[in-house]
Amino acid sequence: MADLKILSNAIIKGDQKTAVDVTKAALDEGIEPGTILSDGLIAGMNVIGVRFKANEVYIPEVLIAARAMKMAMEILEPKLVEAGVQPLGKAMIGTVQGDLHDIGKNLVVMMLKGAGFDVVDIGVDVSPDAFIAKAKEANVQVIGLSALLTTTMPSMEKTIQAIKDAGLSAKTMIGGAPVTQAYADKIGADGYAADAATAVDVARGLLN
Ligand code: B1M
Repeated sequence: MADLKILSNAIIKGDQKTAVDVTKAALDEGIEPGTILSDGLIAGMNVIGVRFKANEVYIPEVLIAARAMKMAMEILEPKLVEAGVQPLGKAMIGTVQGDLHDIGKNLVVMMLKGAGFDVVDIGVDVSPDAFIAKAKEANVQVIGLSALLTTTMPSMEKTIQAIKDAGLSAKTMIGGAPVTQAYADKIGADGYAADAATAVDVARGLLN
């Protein structure tokens, strides 16, 4: 019988083959896709998130785990859709205007997906208008902004203000190396996360 503990361990280790094999076997045995997702894939990514926060694993391990999760998700996703499993919430993330750094943003996207969010990644150098247009189009609950340059932090402030002026109900969260909780408070962002694992906790909190 397919063991979801083996699946979560495969995600933690970044073992793509085992992750894919156990996902297929579990589906063949009739285990609910939602159970495979929560008790196998998300359970594994949650462990990676906790270890990443505690500096017990580093960026390469997170990327490898996320890749194994992505491979397994390619098999699971159509079955989840068929089964009507709802995502935890819908989030959108972009790097603000003038800023081309995306490695941290991509990690946040992976961790959010790993936690069960439906995530729209709108890329880098995103203008306030584009943030708003895409948020409306995708009808998201959380809008994430990333910045790595002190010179692009003001783009965050402009974007947050534009989101408010547009009357969007989505909550905002910001992050990136130069950004702080104090800056988030100053510009009126609803949340701040120092790293990708914390971003999951913050996004979950913003849904409530
Ligand atoms: Co750039 N760069 N860079 N760079 N670059 C920095 C950021 C810098 C600190 C290097 C330095 O001088 N020591 C410096 C910024 C100084 C400052 O403003 N304080 C700098 C500079 C100056 C520049 C250029 C201006 C250089 C030049 O051309 N003169 C230029 C700017 C280009 C532009 O954006 N317009 C530039 C260009 C580049 C590259 C293109 C070469 C490349 C980017 C490649 C890419 O992203 N695809 C690059 C890189 C790689 C870096 C460093 C080396 C690494 C950044 C990184 O990816 N870190 C960086 C120096 C450093 O940090 N050591 C540097 C790893 C990543 C996982 O961490 O992005 O912090 P980070 O993400 C974390 C958290 O911050 C958080 O979670 C992530 C995971 O835990 N997080 C969020 C991030 N976004 C979040 C969003 C959230 C929540 C959490 O919610 C929405």
